[in-house]
Amino acid sequence: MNAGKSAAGAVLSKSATLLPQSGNPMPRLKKLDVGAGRAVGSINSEGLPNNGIEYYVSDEVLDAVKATGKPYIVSLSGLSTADNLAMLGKVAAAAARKPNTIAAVELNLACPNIPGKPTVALDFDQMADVLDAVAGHAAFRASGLPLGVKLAPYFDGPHLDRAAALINACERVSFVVTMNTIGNCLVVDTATEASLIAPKGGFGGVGGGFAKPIALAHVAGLRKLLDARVDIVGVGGVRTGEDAFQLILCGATAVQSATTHWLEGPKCFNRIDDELRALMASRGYTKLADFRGNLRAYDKKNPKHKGGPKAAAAAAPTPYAPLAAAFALGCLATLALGLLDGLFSSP
Ligand code: RRO
Repeated sequence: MNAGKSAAGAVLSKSATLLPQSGNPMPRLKKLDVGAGRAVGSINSEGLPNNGIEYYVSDEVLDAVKATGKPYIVSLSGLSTADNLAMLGKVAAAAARKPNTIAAVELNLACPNIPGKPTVALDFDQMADVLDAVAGHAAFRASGLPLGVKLAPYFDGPHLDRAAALINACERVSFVVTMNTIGNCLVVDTATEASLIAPKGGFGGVGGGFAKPIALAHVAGLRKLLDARVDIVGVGGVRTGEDAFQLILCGATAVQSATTHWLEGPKCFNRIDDELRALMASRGYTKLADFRGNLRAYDKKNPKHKGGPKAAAAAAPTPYAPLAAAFALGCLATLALGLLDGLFSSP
């Protein structure tokens, strides 16, 4: 719950399954360094270790998060559609039992690390079925809680088109989180001549700096493809305020950081927040809306390519909404930073 005391703007649970599970064998999470700390990343095959949905919507957790004053997002990653529906029922019941404690649900359709389970967000027929089933969940609909979907990385334009079309067709979805780790990666340790992590023959999801160019492309690409009603939470390589700035420039409403939180702890949110504010001030921006989604095409005549800061925005300054961050309860998980500007207003 330490993130609750940081500059994090929200608290995000570890993706929950219906029942508690301990995850894959250790070691299952390692730091990756390339070149003097310029690209810091991670590989993991945690296999969804978590305390089970009952814990994440228990009075104890709901009260504890409420005491932080931050919005609470419950992340779900059921091992089947039936499990996801059962968990949505439990979230809806908790929201009814304790109003104003759960701000939103993130449905994680992209965990790459469950042995024998394909990544739902990479199987578009399965993803369509899951979204249909979730949209038809009466109790969850009645809860009015915003629903987000965490997507996988896509490496072919038509795949991104297809994912966006499925999201646009599902009116219940009000935000997407892009993207999960790059699945099916292998890191080899020369000294031991073995894989760096144990599960799944060493295959796992890579995140951190290695993921950033891919995440930027996903945010920029999806911002063009998704209906305006769908917000985008950018995730992948957010280590500095500049990383957050770039994702927001590509169209993110909020950003998440997982590897950096794992390496630095919740104080990273204060540092990233400070760095982002300083960068914004240096460029004359007073609020995120001043630059969100304003990524320019490369143009050699653009004076910005010579490094000139933009003049202060002509608009009257408005208070800069504090960046939000989210924290995983129980286990290492995806963390969110920067849940902004009504992301969790009613769908
Ligand atoms: O627990 C994991 O192995 C895990 C999850 Br749920 C996820 O969404 N992404 C990831 O890289 N690992």
